[in-house]
Amino acid sequence: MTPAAPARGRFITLEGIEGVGKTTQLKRIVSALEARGVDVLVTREPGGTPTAERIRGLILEHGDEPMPASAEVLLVFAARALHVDNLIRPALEAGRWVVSDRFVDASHAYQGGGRGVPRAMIEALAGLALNGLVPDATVLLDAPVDVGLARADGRGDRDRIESETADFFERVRARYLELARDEPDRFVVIDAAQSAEAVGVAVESAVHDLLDRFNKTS
Ligand code: Z5A
Repeated sequence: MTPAAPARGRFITLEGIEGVGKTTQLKRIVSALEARGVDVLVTREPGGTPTAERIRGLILEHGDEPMPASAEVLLVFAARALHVDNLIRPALEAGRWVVSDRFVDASHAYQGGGRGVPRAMIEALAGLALNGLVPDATVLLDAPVDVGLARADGRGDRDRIESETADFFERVRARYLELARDEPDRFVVIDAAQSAEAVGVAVESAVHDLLDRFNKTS
């Protein structure tokens, strides 16, 4: 008898404007999952595969010529197509859970909200690159722009997107909150202006709720 295929893994994404603490809280999500016996693959966007990481470099470097929004959104989705086909989908099919620091909502927020790329164009690119893949849950760390930028300021050199204005990040944040309002079943919004420890407690509690929900539905 052929052994049954493993149950598909779950796909969790982490989003928010710069400096809200995604990198800090990612570790908390992973340890909460591993403590419950889940096999986790951690990845990030733009990037996650060797070629997608090279595209990440092109997206974030200051470069020596202007980067039109059209080129930026195409690069982001080229990296995502590689990431989905070569890393995320195979891992999910093998039964692993995948946790990604940013995914397609970042394109709606940064290229859509921030740069003004029309939503229909982002959705068309998503249709091509994702081929139906939607995160099972998205944790949105939300904090006022001045809080995120002040935290990120401590880090020195700012890449091309980090060098954007506060107004740009206000538009990004507003679009993230709009996405969360549109899909309340997928998004968990956490107040990231609290201390790192308080955010971590809220993140862990969200992970436990997700595990309970998925165990009921898998
Ligand atoms: N991008 C895009 O435009 N379109 C897309 O589709 C995708 C991405 C996928 C790279 O993302 C850029 O790509 C990003 C969007 C764009 N550009 N921007 N902005 P990234 O995720 O790699 O880089 P990032 O957004 O710049 O992440 P970040 O700045 O590293 O932020 P973070 O991970 O959210 O923060 P952190 O490193 O965890 O924390 C920052 C500092 O604050 C650090 O010193 C912490 O110790 C401290 N911290 C964290 N939490 C707290 C709390 N709660 N209180 C006090 N201090 C804290």
